[in-house]
Amino acid sequence: MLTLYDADRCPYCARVRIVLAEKGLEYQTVIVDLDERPAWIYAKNPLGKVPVLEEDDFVVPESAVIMEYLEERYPEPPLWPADPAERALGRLRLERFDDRLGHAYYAARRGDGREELDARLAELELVVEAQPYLTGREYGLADIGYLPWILRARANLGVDLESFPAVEAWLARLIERPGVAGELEPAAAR
Ligand SMILES: N[C@@H](CCC(=O)N[C@@H](CS)C(=O)NCC(=O)O)C(=O)O
Repeated sequence: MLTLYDADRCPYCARVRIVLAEKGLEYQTVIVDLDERPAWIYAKNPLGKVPVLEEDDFVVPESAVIMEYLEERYPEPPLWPADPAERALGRLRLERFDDRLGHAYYAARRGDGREELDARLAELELVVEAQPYLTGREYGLADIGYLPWILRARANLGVDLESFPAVEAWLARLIERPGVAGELEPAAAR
């Protein structure tokens, strides 16, 4: 049985929720109160953070690692491209998430200005102008890795994607997917 230690508002948890949904996996959720974290969460993740995935006796934290675990353990439908080079570029994009979006998003959320976030969105715009998905020719883990922050930037930071039409079109394509549509509400709640 799969268990996700989860928090609705957490974009890292959203990554894992989307992968679980895309793969049609049943799982149970244990909601962790991030404002008053229970002591037991440290036994599952010494950093005290969510998400954490448990499968029987196996416990693993870190959203990117969990996504890769689920992809290997439950390969259908595949969320990395079959071509090794394309797959490597998708992994690179996910690996560089903090520099390519994460740091700028959290800076804007702290009130440190929107310039960096707009610059990162302009870079993403060029990527999805050149290829339909951040993962490559097909949708996959790199898209899922960035999406929760784009949703939250739009819902909570006043980011208007009209200035980034290719990103807006990419987002529209993703939102059509049932596993992604379920993330609109938690993203707006933050
Ligand atoms: N690198 C971690 C980051 C997870 C993370 O920062 N989770 C936040 C919630 S969105 C958390 O648990 N924060 C509690 C804390 O930082 O103490 C991952 O990718 O899973």
